[in-house]
Amino acid sequence: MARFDDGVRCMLMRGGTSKGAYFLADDLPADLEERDDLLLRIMGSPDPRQIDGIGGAHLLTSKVAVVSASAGRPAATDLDYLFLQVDVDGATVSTRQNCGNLLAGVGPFGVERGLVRPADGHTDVRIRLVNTGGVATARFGTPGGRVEYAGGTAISGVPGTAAAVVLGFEDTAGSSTGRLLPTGHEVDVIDGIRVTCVDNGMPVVVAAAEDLGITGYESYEALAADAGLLRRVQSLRMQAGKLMGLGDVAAESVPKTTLVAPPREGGVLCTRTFIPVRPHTAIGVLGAVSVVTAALLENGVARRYAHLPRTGSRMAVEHPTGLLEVEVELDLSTSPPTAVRAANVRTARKLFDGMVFPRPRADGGW
Ligand code: NQM
Repeated sequence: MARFDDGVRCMLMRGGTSKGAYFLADDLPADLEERDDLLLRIMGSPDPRQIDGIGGAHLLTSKVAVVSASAGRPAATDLDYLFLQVDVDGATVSTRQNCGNLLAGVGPFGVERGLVRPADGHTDVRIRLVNTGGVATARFGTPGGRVEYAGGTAISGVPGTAAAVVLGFEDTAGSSTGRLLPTGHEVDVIDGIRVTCVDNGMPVVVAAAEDLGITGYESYEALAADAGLLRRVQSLRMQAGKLMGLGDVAAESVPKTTLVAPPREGGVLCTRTFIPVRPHTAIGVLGAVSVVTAALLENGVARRYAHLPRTGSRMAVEHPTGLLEVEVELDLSTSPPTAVRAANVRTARKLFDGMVFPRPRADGGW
């Protein structure tokens, strides 16, 4: 077993509204069990406070990006990005989902580590989403060949402004389940509640907030304190997971659940999202793409609450800390509908670069 008493090279970055540890694949053990054990010890899991690691005691700040140069010459993509969700309370590391937020830092990290040659002005990086097989393009400023982090773009949930990272997505449909409508229906009924199960980059169970006895405008804190609601969300997603072909999802990070209500701030929908049971302070990027997709389905649960734009594909999703704007294009003339494209603007920032020292293993080794 490899020793890590001299530390592991790591860059901490904020990607969108999440925060994570970015590694070159070559800096981590090739053996997956050894890699996951190391990452748990680096993040400080399992422990609700992650006090002995660099995790931030929430799933949104206990994330890892593993990046390498894409294989093949010329390769269809520049970088491979594997997203790992490191649990906080449990000792699991999951590869089952994408993260569109951490994705925002992948292109800049690739330039910082010399995997991508930056242009003078801006750089386009094509990134393979290893978890699900999709492709994303990231465009960000690189004046003079250096990544630009400062800028004038604000995103809800992050104080101040930073440089924009423009993300475009291809092949998002059926990311984890193989199908845009994983159950084959626009509506299913679970526990007597009508739900729309959709997977356009992220598997999500969409239900009306009022059907679960809430308004859909509650604060993060109020949702987190509502044990009865969280139990019902877990029951919904457990059964939906089976219908979506994901099997037993009790210990999995997907599917997410999003409860929707009519918008109040000019968006298409108001949302409260659970990842998978803990409330989200905002909403994930691909989560939002999937929820907007659900809203576009004529017979889906979200449609009657949605205020869709008359023209164009830009739509803002309301969430507990503001709005997240996505572009989603579907071809509704096919049956089932086909995902055409999706896009989003994020920001990212390098926080520190150096060596991280894992908690020693229980047997005293590193
Ligand atoms: O949906 C949280 C986040 C995410 C994932 C989650 C994400 C996405 O807010 O693309 O970004 O759903 O676990 O970072």
